[in-house]
Amino acid sequence: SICKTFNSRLVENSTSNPDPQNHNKVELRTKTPWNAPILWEGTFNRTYLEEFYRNNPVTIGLTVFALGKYLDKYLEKFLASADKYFMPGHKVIYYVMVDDHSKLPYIEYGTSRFLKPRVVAKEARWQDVSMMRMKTLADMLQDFIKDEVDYVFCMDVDMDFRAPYGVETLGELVAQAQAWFMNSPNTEFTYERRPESKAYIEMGQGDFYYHAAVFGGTPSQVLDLVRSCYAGIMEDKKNNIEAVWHDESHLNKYFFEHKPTLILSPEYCWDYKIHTEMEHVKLAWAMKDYAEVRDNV
Ligand code: 2GW
Ligand code: MN
Repeated sequence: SICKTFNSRLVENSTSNPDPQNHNKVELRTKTPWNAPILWEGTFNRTYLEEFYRNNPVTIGLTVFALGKYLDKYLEKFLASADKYFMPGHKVIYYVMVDDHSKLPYIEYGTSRFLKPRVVAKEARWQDVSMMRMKTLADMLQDFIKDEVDYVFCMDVDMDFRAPYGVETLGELVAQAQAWFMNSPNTEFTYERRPESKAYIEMGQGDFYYHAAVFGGTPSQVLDLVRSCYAGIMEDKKNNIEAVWHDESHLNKYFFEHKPTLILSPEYCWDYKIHTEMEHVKLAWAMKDYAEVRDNV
């Protein structure tokens, strides 16, 4: 049973019930209106997928930024847990952006795991730290990541892996459903609502509230995404407006206009503050003391 309380509204909204007699089974939305799968445990066959990718090997990139206090606080756990649970058994390249090379954690990586660290300057405002990731990612994808990997994931650092996060998540354009909004009507999504911003989405429109902590896909798709978000961010700066949730607002606009081919359910990015009964959690938000890490505002 996948967290009954949490999914109560999904049951109401569901369009197809494969087994209406079975009331013990919580029904989950497993397809978007444009027929993209919504990935939950039980909706894929890991054995079959592993066999497929054994015969068709892939390299997967994982980008992460850890600047300032986020480097001291989160990077080691993120990388150590990724080494254990992110795409186990497959070739992975970690693209790690730090502002202080001497603080890179010592981690003994597994076989077929490669670290490509890069020093980047830290923006003065935290909103810019977050937003300028789009610019750095666009440059790096264009310059070399696109030639080195078949798929790439871009993630926040303030999270850690808890269970295998595997090849079932690979797709052309992959988006993460933000855990807190999974059961909310789109009128409650915290999209940018001012028409002056490039991130604007009209009230009543929109499919999911997507979480900028995780997005991915093929390098060319992700390159389109980060370029477009960066262009929106810069256009907004020119017009003296900043979207309510920064890069995340622009990401939501992009996915509104370019529908993802695969949606990750909140099992793939869970906040235990919602509740602790959630099963099959593969990646979880770190406990965060905002006052402590955001003193540089
Ligand atoms: C961020 C906020 C306040 C103070 C510092 C920072 C900060 C962020 C930093 O000092 N160093 C740093 O490396 N970062 C990177 O930016 C790091 O990778 C972090 O995970 C990411 C996003 O910041 P974060 O995790 O504090 O933002 P959240 O968890 O509140 O997340 C969502 O909203 C953000 C925009 O406001 C982003 O869209 C993010 O992707 C979302 O998950
Ligand atoms: Mn975060």
